[in-house]
Amino acid sequence: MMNRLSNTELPQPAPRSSEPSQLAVEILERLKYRIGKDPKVAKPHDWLTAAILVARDRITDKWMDSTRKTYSTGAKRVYYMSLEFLIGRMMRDAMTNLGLMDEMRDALASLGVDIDVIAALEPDAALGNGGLGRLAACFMESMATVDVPAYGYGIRYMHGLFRQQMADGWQVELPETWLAHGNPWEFERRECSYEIGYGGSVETVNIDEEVQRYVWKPAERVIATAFDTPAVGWRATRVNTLRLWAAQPIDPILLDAFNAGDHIGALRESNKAESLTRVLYPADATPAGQELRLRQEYFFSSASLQDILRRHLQQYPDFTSLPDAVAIQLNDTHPAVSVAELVRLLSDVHGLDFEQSWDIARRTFSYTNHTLLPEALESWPVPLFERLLPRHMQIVYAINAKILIEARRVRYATDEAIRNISLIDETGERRVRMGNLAFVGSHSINGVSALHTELMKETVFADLHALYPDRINNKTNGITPRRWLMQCNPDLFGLIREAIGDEFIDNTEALQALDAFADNADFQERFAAVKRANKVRLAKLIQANLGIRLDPSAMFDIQIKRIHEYKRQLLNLIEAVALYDQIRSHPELDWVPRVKLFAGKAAPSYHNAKLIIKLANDIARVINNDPAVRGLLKVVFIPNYNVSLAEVMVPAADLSEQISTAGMEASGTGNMKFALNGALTIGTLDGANVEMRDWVGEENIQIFGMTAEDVGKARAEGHNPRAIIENSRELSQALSAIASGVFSPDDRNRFSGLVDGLYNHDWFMVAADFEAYAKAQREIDQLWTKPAAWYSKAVRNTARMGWFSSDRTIRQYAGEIWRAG
Ligand code: 4GP
Repeated sequence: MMNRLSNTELPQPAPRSSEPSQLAVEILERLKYRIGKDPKVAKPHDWLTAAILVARDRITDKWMDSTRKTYSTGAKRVYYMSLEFLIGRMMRDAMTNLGLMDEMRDALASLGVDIDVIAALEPDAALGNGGLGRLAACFMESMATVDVPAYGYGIRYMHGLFRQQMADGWQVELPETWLAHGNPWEFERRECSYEIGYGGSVETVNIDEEVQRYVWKPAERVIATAFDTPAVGWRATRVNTLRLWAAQPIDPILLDAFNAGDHIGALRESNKAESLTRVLYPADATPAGQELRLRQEYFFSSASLQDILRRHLQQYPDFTSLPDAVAIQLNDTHPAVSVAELVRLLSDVHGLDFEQSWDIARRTFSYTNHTLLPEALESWPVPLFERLLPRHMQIVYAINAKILIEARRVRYATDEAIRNISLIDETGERRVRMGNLAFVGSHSINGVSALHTELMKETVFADLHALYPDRINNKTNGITPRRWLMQCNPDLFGLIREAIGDEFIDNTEALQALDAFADNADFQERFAAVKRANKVRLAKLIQANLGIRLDPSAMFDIQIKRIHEYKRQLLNLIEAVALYDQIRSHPELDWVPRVKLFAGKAAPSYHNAKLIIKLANDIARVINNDPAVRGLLKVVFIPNYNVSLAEVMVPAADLSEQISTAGMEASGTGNMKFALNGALTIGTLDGANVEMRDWVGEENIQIFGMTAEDVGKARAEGHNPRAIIENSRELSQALSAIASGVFSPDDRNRFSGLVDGLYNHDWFMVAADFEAYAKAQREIDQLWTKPAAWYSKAVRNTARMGWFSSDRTIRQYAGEIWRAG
C-alpha cells in the first residue's frame, strides 16, 4: 500500500552526529549487518565498503532534502546527457564535500584502519575516455555546489576505459573491472525501467479524417534499468543524481530453447541485451562496432527522455511547459539522436502535432561541441540508421525538409551552403550528420574556449551559423577546485589558507590575494617545499612501480593526456632526443636536470598513437641507461593513466606541456589543473591556453609556435616540412636517429614511417614548430636556474587561475543557457 503520510508525520531519525566515536560505531554496524563480517576477519575492502556506506547515509539525508526542495520550489531542472563520466574515485571527494574527512580518518584509526590504505583500494569509475568525460564529472560536482537541480544521465558500463599495460613498451588493452567488488555508491532502481526498441517498421493510423498518427513497431526490445549515484556538492549544499542505465533482456532466458537442450541459444537474447552496456566506446572500426555504438546512443537517449517526460507529467498537466521547466544539455553529439526521439515521444506517444513537438524540442535542448576534428564529428550511414531507427529516420527527413526550406527562404544560400546545412551528407555514401542534427535541434550551441568557439563559427558550422547567427556562444571550460586543489594537493591548500585566509575556499577567484606573496622569499620557499614533497611522492610511486629512480630536485616536465598526433607528444619526444644529443655532445655545459614524464592511453585502433607510446618507451630505455647523460635527462612513460594517477602527477609538476597544434585542442582542462597547482605552462596559443595567458599574464606562461591562423595558412598554401627539417641541424639529427633505429636496434625501421610523415606532409606542424619549441624549452631552462624568478611566476599561476573553476563555468551555463538555478 502507498504510504500517504507526509514527511512531517513520519517518525524522524535523530540528526546524525559526525563525532568520530559515533562514526566508528556506525562503521562497525555496517560491517556486521550489511557486509556480514566480524571486524576480526574483515578485509581492507570490507572496511572501505563499510566506511562508504556510513558516508552514503549522510549523503542520502541531504539528497532527499535536495529533491524535496526542487519539487516544492518548482525549480527548473537541468539534465546533463553524456555518454561519458570520467569520475575517478568517489570516497575522498564525497567525504571532503560532506566535511567529514578528518572525522572519518579518526574514526577508522580508532578501529585500527588507515583511511589512506583503504582509499587506495577504491577503483576509479572510468566511464569516459578523456577531457569530455572528465568535464562532465567536474560539472556534476559544480552543479551540486552552485545549487542547480540537475541529473546526469549516462550508461552504467560494466567495463570502463580499458586498463593499459605495457608489453615490451607496446600498449596492450585489458578489460577494466570496476564493479568486481560491487559498487557501494549506487542504488539500483528496478522499478525505474523503460522499454527501448530497435528496428521493425512504422505504421500510420488515422486518428480522424485529418490527423494521422505514426506508430513504430520495433522488432527488438530491451529494458533500461536505472542505477543512481549521488553527486555531492561542496559543503553538501545540494546532492544531485547521476542516473546511469543498464540494459537488461525482456526475457532473461528462453526456457523452451533451454529445455530443448539449446543452453547457449537460450541465453542469446539475454547476452545481446547485456552487451549493449558492457563496454565504454566499443571499437567502431567494424560495421558491428558502429551499430553497437549507435544502439548505445539511442538506448540512453530514449531511456533518459522517457524518464524526463514521466517526471514532468508528475508535476505539470502537459508538455507545453517543458522548455520552461526543463533544460537538456547534450554533451557532444553522442546523445544527438535525442532530438528525433523527443519529437517522436511528444508526437507519436503523447499526441502533440509535429510542429509543436519540434518547437518544444528546440527550446529544450542545447548542445556543447568538444572537438573540431573531422573524424570525431559523428555521422551514421543512412541504411544503418534507417534499419535500427526507422521512425527516427522519417523524423530526421521531416526536420531536414523544414530546415532546408528555411535556409532557402531567409538568405541567399548557395548550393554548397545548402549541402553543408543538410542533415544528410550526400558527398559519398549517404550519412546522417549528428552534429547538424544537434545544432538545428538546439537553441544554444556552445564551444568550450573562446578560440574554439570562433573556429566553430568559421569552420564546421559556418553555414549553420550564418543561418542561425545567435545560437553559437562560448562557455570556457573549468575544473573543480575541490578535487584538483583541495583534495589532490592538501599541503598547497593549507599553505594558501595560511597566507590569505578562507575566502578562496568558496570563491576560487579570491586566490588573487596570493599575488601579494609571489615575490615574498619566505612564502616562495614554503611553496617550493610543498612542490618538492609532491615530487618526492610521485618519485616514490615511480620507483615502486617501474623501478626508475628520479631526483626530485630535477625539473619535472609532464605531459599527460590522451595520446594523439594533434596533442604532439611526438614533438616533446623529438625534443628529448635533441636534448639528449646536446648533452652528450657538450658535457662541458651546465645542463638543467630534467625529467620528462608522459602518461596517456591511445585508442586501440589508432596505429600512430600506439607507435608514439612505443617510441616514448624506446627512447626512455636508451636515455635512462646511457651513462654519458649522467642522469641529467630522464624520460618516463607511466602506464595506465587515469584520474587517480593524475591526482598524484598534477601537484608534482614544475612544467606543464600544452603543446597541441594550434586550432586543434578545443580547450584542454589538464592545462588548468597544472597551472592551478603552481606549474608553469609551455604551450601554443590553442584552446584555453589563450585565456590562461590573459589571466596569468604573458610573462608567466611560455607561449611558442604557430597560431591557428598560421596553421590554417600553411595547410591551405602547402608548407615544405622537408626544407624546414633540412635547415635545422638539431631536428634533422634527432629525426635521423629515430628513423635509423638508434632507439629501436631490434627493429631499425620501426619508426621510419612516423618520421617520413613529418618529411612528407607534417599535418600537425611538428617539424614546423620544432625550432620555436626547442628555443622555448631553453628559455625555461634559464628560468629554472633562477628559483626566485621561477617561483614568483609559479605562485602567480596559482593566484590567477581562480576564474577557471567549473563553478564559474556552470554559473554561466545556468544563467545564459539553461536559465536555471
Ligand atoms: C575534449 C577536447 O579534446 C578538449 O580540448 C576539451 O577540453 C574537452 O573535450 C572538454 O571540453 N574532447 C573529447 C572528445 O574528450 O572525446 O571529443
